Amino acid sequence: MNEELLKEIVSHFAIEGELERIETMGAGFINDTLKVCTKGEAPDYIMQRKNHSIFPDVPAMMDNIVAVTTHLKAKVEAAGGDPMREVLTVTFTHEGKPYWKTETGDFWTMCPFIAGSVTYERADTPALAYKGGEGIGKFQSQLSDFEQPLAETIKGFHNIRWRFQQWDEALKRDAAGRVASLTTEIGWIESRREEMLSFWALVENGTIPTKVTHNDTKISNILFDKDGEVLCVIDLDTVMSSTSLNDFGDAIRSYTNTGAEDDSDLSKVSMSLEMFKGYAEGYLSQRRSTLTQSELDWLAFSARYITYEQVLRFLMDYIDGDTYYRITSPDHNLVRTHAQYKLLQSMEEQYEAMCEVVLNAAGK
Ligand code: GN1
Ligand code: MG
Repeated sequence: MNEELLKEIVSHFAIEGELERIETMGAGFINDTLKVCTKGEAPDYIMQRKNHSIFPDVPAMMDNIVAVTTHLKAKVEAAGGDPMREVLTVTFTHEGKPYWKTETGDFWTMCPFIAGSVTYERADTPALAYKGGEGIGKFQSQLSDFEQPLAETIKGFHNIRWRFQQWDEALKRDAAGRVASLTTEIGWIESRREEMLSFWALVENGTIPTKVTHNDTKISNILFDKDGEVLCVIDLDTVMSSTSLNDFGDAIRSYTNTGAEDDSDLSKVSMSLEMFKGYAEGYLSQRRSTLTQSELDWLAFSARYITYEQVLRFLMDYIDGDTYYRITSPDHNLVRTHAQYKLLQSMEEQYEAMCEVVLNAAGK
């Protein structure tokens, strides 16, 4: 991207210090992320171009993020913590907006970089998984009395009924002409359709409650400090109403994977029950007294649900001709599909043991 243009965008934000340089950064699949380095003691910043074909209403999304971070900061302050390190901070423009819209219609946002923070792609120790679970548990607790309605930033994000509607249309369209070669993979999705819909029906009929949740709790969206404590939950683009089970399930998808999300060596991919136990114990240390029985009953299943949904989303993007996720090779979405399916199978094989872990950690 043009350096001068980027500098011009930075100039619209009320940052501290003087701009030194702009670096590319981050491995997100959706937005473009840059690091804005400042001279001297002033904080550095993270600048993002939000993907407005995926997030159709960026101003509404930023309103969500401002409302949620304001709420979280009050909680952290009340508990004697440091709101600048424990909660993401939105940097406003000189006109007081939480984004800058360019003439070409791009939306840019900024937040201070939290010095000394570390990110991971998977948990290497149960202790780190425990801390991650504890962090998301606290995040959910801090938001449990958040009442303001939030905009739905992506329609039906974790709603499998809606995903099936998109899926059926994608199969019919066959935009990239790939459907005929994917009989096996499509079978993986279809054979579990009813099972997944019957779980979602419990959310739809209120058996499983709906709350303000993060919805993208993969481990790389959590900042840890150098001692492995959770500092701050980032990537708040999808904070909106859903079931809190999705935050658990999506975290398990990354914390417990012994391989990479897009591992081409499937022998490396499996779910580590040890990491599952660590995460579940950390999460339930914060949430066991507030979760309903129905939430506890379906907690372990949520990992299968979200991993299944991820298989569907990667495969659907491959079928669509790779229009959603950033790819680095022509078959990247298919490789991701296979790797996530392997993880799903590993969860299915260990499901009884996962339920047992939840039961013990919940103290029931
Ligand atoms: C995307 O934004 P990022 O890279 O943290 C995606 C998630 C997927 C994830 C898979 C808005 O997350 O839902 O689980 O990739 N985010 C969106 O790694 O679709
Ligand atoms: Mg994201």
